Amino acid sequence: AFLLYSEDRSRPALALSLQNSLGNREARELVDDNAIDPINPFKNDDSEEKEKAYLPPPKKEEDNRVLLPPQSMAGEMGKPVVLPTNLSAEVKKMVDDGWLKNAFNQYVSDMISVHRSLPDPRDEWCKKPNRYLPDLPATSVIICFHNEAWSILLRTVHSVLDRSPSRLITEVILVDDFSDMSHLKQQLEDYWKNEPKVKIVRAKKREGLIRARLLGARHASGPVLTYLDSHCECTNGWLEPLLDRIAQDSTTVVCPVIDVIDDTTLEYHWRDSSGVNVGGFDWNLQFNWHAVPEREKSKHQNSAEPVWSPTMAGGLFSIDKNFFEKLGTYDSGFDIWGGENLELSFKTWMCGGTLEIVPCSHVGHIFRKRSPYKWRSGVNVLRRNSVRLAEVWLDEYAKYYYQRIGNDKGDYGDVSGRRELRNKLKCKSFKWYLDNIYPELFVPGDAVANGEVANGDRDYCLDSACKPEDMHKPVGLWPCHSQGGNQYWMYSKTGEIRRDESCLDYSGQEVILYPCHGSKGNQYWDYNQETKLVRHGSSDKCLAINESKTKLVMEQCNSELTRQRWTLENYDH
Ligand code: UD2
Ligand code: MN
Repeated sequence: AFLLYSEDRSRPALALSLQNSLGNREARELVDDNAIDPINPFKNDDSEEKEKAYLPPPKKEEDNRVLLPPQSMAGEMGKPVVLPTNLSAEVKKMVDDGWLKNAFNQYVSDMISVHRSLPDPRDEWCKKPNRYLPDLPATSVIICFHNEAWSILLRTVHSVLDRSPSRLITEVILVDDFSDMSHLKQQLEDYWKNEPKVKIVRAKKREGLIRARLLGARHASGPVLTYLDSHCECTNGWLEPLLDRIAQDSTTVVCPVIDVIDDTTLEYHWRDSSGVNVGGFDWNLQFNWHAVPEREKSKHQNSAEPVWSPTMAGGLFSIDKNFFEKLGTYDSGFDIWGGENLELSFKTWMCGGTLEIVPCSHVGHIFRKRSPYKWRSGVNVLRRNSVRLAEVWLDEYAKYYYQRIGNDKGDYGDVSGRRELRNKLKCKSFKWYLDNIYPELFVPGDAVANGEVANGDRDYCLDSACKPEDMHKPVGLWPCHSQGGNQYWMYSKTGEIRRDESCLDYSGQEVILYPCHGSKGNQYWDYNQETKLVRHGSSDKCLAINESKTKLVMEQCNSELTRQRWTLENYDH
């Protein structure tokens, strides 16, 4: 990372950002026009809105700064933009406001051209002449947004228009999911009024991203639909390799490699094809990433070839429009956010399609640490979506998800129409999917016990969220609550106490969580149902809790001690 601006230069950068937001052509005109004050390009513009949103503090006497020339613009080639630490109070406030509204560094995004250049992350294999079919189908690109930042939304759209052959883009449909930010109203229409490919569709009420995507699809006239989030950047040659797979087989659903655009510096991070991941999920029905499994790698000569993926992340993919319709699009009963990616993934595989990650296609995305927008109050939206998903697609495996949510399904509405769809399409079983498409997934049914791991008289239970940040840290204890969640564990046939990919591990210090390695050793626990002792393999000590019931300890085994006795729920040996 390098420092682009010293403090006193950040003001012209702001002015520049305004011009960037206007697009390169207009920006150059502004730069060339001496009549326009580079510090205050809106001096002659009476819009108060813009004044408030963008204007830096008034110019001081001694101020003789100049605009940076276009070739040194911030963030070009995907480079990071690092703000100085000694920002003035005014600028700091703007930076903070940007974070608050968007959950990423909007101020920095505003400094960067909406046409910025990016590195070309493609393997040579991708660029070989005649790599792709000559007559590719065109696509409608659908971008849904709810209260997206101005510069980031424009950069998403420009990256599509700038880096795709025009004949392959039928249109770019912007679906406004009932935003209330003022820049997304008339200002957005004005901005695109001379670009016939860009269409703006507005939802009449807040629909959530799933129904917003369906609204976009109804307005689409291209034979292929391509969905993107509203904070993405497409790289060179991103589109052809996706469309090529669909042209070869219209039941193939394809995803680009999703590169990370840093939420703080907007740096574009990418890895070559050897670092490609595929999608999976856990029994909490959360999506996760995995290295390409060996069984898949061995099918390919070059790591840039498309790979099968059990699931998709959800936001970025292309699909043949007719195939999407045949699959019954999305369950429109899904609200706001979540679960739709697994629904489409399961359905694609179980109902005759193929889901692939295409390493020749790279699109960047800003991953945010929190959701900046409002969800619905009073409803657990994600759980409701996931229960609908489980009810329709998971067959006898649905129970493993329900165990994780304390068997509290809540009101999930009517799913009979979706079940009918599955029958009509004669889709394969979820067991078939797990056996053939995702054999790596640990199935709780293969465990000898599942549920809580309770100490003594069932007052304290093992308790951890098993998030990545919990790895290598001590396993927690908490009063037993019978609601699954952080107290749901599995005791595997091979002696692991685990949840998803996290295992209880002891190497002489504390009992910690560690990624499961499958080779016993420090992750081997031997449970004796009679004595109720949990004996650790390599140390021959027993799992216990300390006197004050605050943490796990390992002790010389002694079944007389209540604190060493454990009950594993649903133990069945
Ligand atoms: C990921 C996906 C996202 C979606 C989600 C699960 C990627 C990179 N992103 O979460 O596309 O599949 O998982 O549902 O794979 N939006 C609306 N209306 C709403 C809420 C969101 O239009 O009510 C828009 C939002 O502006 C954004 C898109 O939907 O463009 C996805 O939302 P997100 O970026 O908050 O989701 P993300 O990336 O965390
Ligand atoms: Mn997103």
